[in-house]
Amino acid sequence: MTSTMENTRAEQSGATREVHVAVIGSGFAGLGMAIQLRKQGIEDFVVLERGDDVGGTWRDNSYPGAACDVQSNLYSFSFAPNPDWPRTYSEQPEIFAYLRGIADRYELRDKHVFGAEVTAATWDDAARRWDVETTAGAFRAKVLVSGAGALADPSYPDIPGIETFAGTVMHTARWDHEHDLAGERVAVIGTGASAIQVVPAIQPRVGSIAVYQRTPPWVIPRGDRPTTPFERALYRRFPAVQKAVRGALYAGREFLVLGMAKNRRLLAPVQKLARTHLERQVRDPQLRAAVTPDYTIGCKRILISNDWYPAVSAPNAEVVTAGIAEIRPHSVVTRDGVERPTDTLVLATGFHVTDLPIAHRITGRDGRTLAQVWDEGMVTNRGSAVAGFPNLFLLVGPNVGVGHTSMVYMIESQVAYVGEALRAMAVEGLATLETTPAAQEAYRELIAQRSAGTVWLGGGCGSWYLDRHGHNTTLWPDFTFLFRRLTRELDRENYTGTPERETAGVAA
Ligand code: N01
Repeated sequence: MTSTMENTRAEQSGATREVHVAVIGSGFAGLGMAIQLRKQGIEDFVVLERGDDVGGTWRDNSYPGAACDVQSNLYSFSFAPNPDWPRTYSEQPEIFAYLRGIADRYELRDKHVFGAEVTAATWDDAARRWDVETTAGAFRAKVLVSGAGALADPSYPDIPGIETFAGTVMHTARWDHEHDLAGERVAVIGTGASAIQVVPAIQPRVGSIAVYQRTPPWVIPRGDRPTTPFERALYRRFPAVQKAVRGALYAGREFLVLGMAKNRRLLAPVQKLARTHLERQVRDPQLRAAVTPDYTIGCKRILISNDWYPAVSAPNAEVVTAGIAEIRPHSVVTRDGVERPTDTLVLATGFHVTDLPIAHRITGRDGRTLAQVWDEGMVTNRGSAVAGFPNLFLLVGPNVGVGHTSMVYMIESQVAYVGEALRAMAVEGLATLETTPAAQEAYRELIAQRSAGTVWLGGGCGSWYLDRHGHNTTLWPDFTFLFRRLTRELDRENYTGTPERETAGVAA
């Protein structure tokens, strides 16, 4: 209510609202940052959210079957456990409800301006402020924190003729719930984490489903089950038990790093598990061959599902490997010349991850955007700060992604780091804090060294983990507890600061 009023006020008056901190986005990252600010006694902040509710990717990805492939006891804030998760791996509605509950519990809704898409954020070096233009008015902030995330903007495939398609087109991240797929001939493009969830969910009710596969994924069984009333009561009565379960899940998942980043041979048992799963669920030799990957497991995200193979083996389903040549108004044509009549196109084609759209909208001290500065590859200090962009902090930015464990763990690490930076600014009376090019270069080197020899670079696949130069600019290439160690305190020596006094002098 208040945020709507704030929106209206800002729009009507055209006035610029001044705040200490502006946070972009209200997914796990933005909400986590807002809670951290509150914890530090910073109340003068605003969360700019382009949607009409909190939740980020968990608000937007509401396609049938959307769920998390990390257990909820781990995929949640450490300081806000939920004893009432209905399943061990939650589905999108529960995670969305959890995040909405977080916003309510920490009384964060009044701090939000909804419908505020950031169109431009420009550093004003004379005033030492960020000028933030949004679709709900203008803001001026001393500090800008982007929690826009990497899985925010859908990537639409550039397939000849796609714009001529006369039926319904839906990206998994922009699902049209009004559209009834019953009895339709559906084409699904992509076989990533989203596709393997949506296909089993819609296959039973569509007329036919053609899954257009470019690269088959490795899939392991999903150990999901409903939680029991006993478990829930236990967690409620003894929170330490849930904490211990969380710890065990965390530790178990970190073992995967040994195979992914240290010694690829250690992935052999995981690959065997996936192969056995495939062979058990797919009997048809032709389909088996089509869905068997030819790269090392872990090179692309390891997917978990018990119903993907049964869904694509169903009589009304087909896995098409020929490659799409063109799309016509009522059909999809593959390179082998086969034309498949199609009513609806489902694009499970992922997101802009290595070419983050928000990077085009943030302009630093020398007038260049983050995207321009990152033209040769995304570089940062600790995934959080960029030279030439004072008082800007990134959450879920470059080299913070993880494929094996919970992103929330990484987000909490980063949020604490940004909190330390803000504390340093307050204690030292700084107008600006900016990381140095040397620190950034050293960090780039560290990421390159740790990425060498990992399965993501050497596993024989292409993936969105790598940028167009073949560099890993998305994943943290080591144990996540090492990232936490690296971000526990502010590496003050890697930053330059301008005291407020000096700023006043400059302005005077
Ligand atoms: O997207 P993706 P996603 N023609 O980029 C194919 C998270 N997530 O939405 O592999 C034909 O992984 C592309 O083919 P290829 C998770 O981090 C998490 O599925 O590039 N095909 C691929 O098969 C995940 O990694 C959960 O050869 C085209 C697919 O589209 C991330 O989101 C659940 C194409 C895209 O796969 C993204 O997953 C869901 C083209 N032009 C998602 N362009 C959890 O459970 C692309 N493809 C937490």
